[in-house]
Amino acid sequence: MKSFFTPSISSEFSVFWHKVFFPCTIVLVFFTQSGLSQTWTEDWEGNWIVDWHVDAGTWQVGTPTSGPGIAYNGQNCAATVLAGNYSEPVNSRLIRHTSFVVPAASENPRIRFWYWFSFAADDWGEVQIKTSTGAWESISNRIDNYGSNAWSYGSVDISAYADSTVQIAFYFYSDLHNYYGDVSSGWYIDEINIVGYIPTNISVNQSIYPDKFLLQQNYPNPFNPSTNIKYSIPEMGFVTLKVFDVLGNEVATLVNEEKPAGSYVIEFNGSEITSGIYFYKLQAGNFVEIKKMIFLK
Ligand SMILES: [Ca+2]
Ligand SMILES: [Ca+2]
Repeated sequence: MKSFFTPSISSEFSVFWHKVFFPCTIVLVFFTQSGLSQTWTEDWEGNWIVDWHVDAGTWQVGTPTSGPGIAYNGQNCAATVLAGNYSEPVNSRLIRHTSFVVPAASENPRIRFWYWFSFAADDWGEVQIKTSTGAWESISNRIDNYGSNAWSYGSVDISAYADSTVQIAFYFYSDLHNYYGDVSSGWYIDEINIVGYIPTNISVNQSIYPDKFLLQQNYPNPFNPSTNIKYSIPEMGFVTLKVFDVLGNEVATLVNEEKPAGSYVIEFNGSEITSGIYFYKLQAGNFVEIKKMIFLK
């Protein structure tokens, strides 16, 4: 199976996406057991055409028949070509046109991906990023120096764009054929993940009682429409967890009952309130703590 990205397909899908989904950008966020949060992932095995296009040149998705000869994982990867030589010259950008919100800087957000490459002289690739109003900017080192000879792991820090809505792209440049040799089999990409590591103790084991009262920062934050609030109590007691607006008006009571010692996660849904800053307050015994959160519609 071999599929081609072309600019004409891309604009169709781009228009489709904007008409149907904007301004309600959907960002899928879930947690893995280790506390890793993942905003999205692409392994090229599914319906990738919904999310990707090319602004020039040609990228393909399928099973490599040259280069590495096999995708990093599964059947498919994306590549400047899947068989034979890439063309020179070319400036080609493989773009994920579906934008996403970069996780908070405290989560150490990264683009992680696997890549294999074999380039001719003076040809290179890099990862790029773009905000809705900005231009494409390089955020990785240039991948050059001819070849990897194996699938390699890439991890690019995107914390400078924390909480911003961005797109990413894989940019490939080749100059004209030159003295040192012909073109080669190109750049292959697989298993892209946008991830963050939450540096708090997210993985809660209910069988181990916490040793202190704790109210954690909600996640995600800012949020729309719902967010999770985690808290711990080291002993049984009456617990209240309430949400207030900036004027001190109570807008929700999330917990108001006796609770055994343990760690808890409460979901707060803001679909009934307006955008703005809110506070949530945990009261348990003599322990009181208040934290701020931001609801952005
Ligand atoms: Ca794959
Ligand atoms: Ca070249």
